[in-house]
Amino acid sequence: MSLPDIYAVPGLHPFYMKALEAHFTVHVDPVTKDPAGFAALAPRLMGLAASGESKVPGSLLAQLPALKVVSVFGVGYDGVDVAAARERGIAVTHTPGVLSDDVADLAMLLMLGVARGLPRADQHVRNGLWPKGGLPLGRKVSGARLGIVGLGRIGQAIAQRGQGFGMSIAYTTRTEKPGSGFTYFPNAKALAAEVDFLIVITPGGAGTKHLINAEVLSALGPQGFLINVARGSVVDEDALIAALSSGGIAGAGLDVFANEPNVPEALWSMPNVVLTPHIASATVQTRQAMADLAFANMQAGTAGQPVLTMVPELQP
Ligand code: NAP
Ligand code: 8YV
Repeated sequence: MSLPDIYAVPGLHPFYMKALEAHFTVHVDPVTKDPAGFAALAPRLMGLAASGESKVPGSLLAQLPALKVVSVFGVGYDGVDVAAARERGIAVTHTPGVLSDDVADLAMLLMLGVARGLPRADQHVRNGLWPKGGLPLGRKVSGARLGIVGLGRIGQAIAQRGQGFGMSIAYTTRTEKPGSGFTYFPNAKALAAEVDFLIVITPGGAGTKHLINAEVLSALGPQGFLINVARGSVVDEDALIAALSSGGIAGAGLDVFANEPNVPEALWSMPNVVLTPHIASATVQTRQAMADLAFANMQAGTAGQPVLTMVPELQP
C-alpha cells in the first residue's frame, strides 16, 4: 500500500523529516522543484509540514484541495495564513511548551553574555591578549531589574529564572496577568523606562511588528540592555542599530533578526552585542520533543483524528 502524500517546506529539521519519511511519501518543496508535475500531485497532498519561520500563504493552501493539516515544527506560526486555513477547514498545529525551558535558558545566556562581555572575554584569552592587559568591567545581572515583554509560557519560564538571580520582575502583555505576582506595565515603553534588562518574547506577525521601536529603546536608555528571542519583526532593527551605535542603549543579545539568515553587517563588529543564529530551541532533547509532537499532529490530522496541539485561534 502506498503511503499518504504530504508537502514539506525545504530545510525541515532532520528529526522531523525522519519521522515523516517513515510514515508518508514526503514531497519537499514540490511547487518549486516540479512546477509541471505539481498540478497532478496537489490533489493528493493531505498534510503540510512547516517550521516556525516558514511562510505558508493562503495562495498555497488554495492549491491544495485535500489538505487536512499544517503541522508546524515550532511554537511560533506567524508565517501561516491561519484565517485562510480556517476558511478551508484545515487544522494548524504547533509545538507549545516543549521548548519553553530551552528558549528561556538562551534568553538568560544572552543576557548574561552581553552584560558580562562573554564573547569578548573568550576572544581575549584565545587571542593571547590576557598577558597584555584586562578587559572593561561588566554589568552585574544578579539583583538587577528585569522587564519581560510577553508573559506567556516562555515569558514565565524566563521570570522564574530571573527570580533565581534575585532580579525584580516586571512585564507587559495585552492583558494583565493579576495572578503572576509580577509588576504590570501597560506598554513596552513604560516597562522599558523602569528596567535594566528588557527581554522580548511575544509572537511575531502584524500584531507585534516593531513593538520595540526608537521610543522604547530611548526609554530603556544608555544603561539598558535589550534581549530578543521572539521574532526579528518585533524589533525595529534600524532603530536598534542606531541606538547601539550612538550609545542610546548599552547592549543587545539577539537570537532572531528581521531578514534571517541575513544579519545586518553593522551588528557584526559591535562589541556590545551577542548574536546567535535562531538557536533558542536547538538542543537534541528539545528538537526531538518538537519533532515527536509535530509528527503526532501530522499523523492525527491526516488521519482525520483530533490533533494534539491546535493553534489557539482554531481551538473550539
Ligand atoms: P505564548 O504562551 O502564546 O505567549 C505569548 C505572550 O505574548 C503572551 O503573554 C501574550 O500576552 C504576549 N503578547 C502577544 N501580543 C502582544 C503584544 N502586542 N504586546 C505585548 N504582549 C503581547 O507563546 P510562547 O510559547 O511563550 O512563545 C512566544 C513566542 O516566542 C513564539 O510565538 C515565537 O515567536 C517565539 N519563539 C522563539 C524561539 C526562538 O528560537 N528564538 C523559540 C520559540 C518561540 P496576552 O496574553 O496578553 O495576549
Ligand atoms: C525553531 C522557533 O527554531 O518555535 C519557534 O517558534 O522559532 C524555534 O523553536 C523553529 O521553529 C524551527 O525551525
